[in-house]
Amino acid sequence: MAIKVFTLCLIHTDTHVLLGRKNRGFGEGKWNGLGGKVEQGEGIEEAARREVLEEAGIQVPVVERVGMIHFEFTGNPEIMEVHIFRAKEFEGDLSESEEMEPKWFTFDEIPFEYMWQDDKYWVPLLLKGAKFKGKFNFDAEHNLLGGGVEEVSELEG
Ligand code: 6OG
Repeated sequence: MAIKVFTLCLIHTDTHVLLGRKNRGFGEGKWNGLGGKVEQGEGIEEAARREVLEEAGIQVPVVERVGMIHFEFTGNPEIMEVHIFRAKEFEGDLSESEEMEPKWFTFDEIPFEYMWQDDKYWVPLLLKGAKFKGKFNFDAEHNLLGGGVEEVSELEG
């Protein structure tokens, strides 16, 4: 099966996490971290930084890769491999882009009901500082069918 590689970055402080509401495209209307496709010839970390800058207008000097999740959708032969990053610092002024409306949420206000259904399984792991790996299956209408994540001590690769 072909694999398509994506990044997803969650910027957070000790109390708040930055999410963006996707205005168009895949996952439209959902709150999510910032990210997108890794371009040809681009490093994964480099792609994570570029997407944060493009979507929210801020620089993240330090990103840490903390998770890797494979997503499969019924009827789609491509596996989406999403590399998940955390960043605790950023530089610049937050700005809304055509694609994303960014907003800070306190940890207990994270709008899981308006996010991808897998997020409630791994966002808490990220916020507590853990690393994780997982796999989820969705149907063609983007409903979660199954899967899960597990904590790992190190992410290989
Ligand atoms: P663009 O199409 O904007 O990249 N993504 C997912 N994120 C979560 N939390 N759950 C999923 O469950 C996801 N599937 C994809 C990866 C899409 C962005 O959406 C993320 C990218 O950051 C299915 O280029």
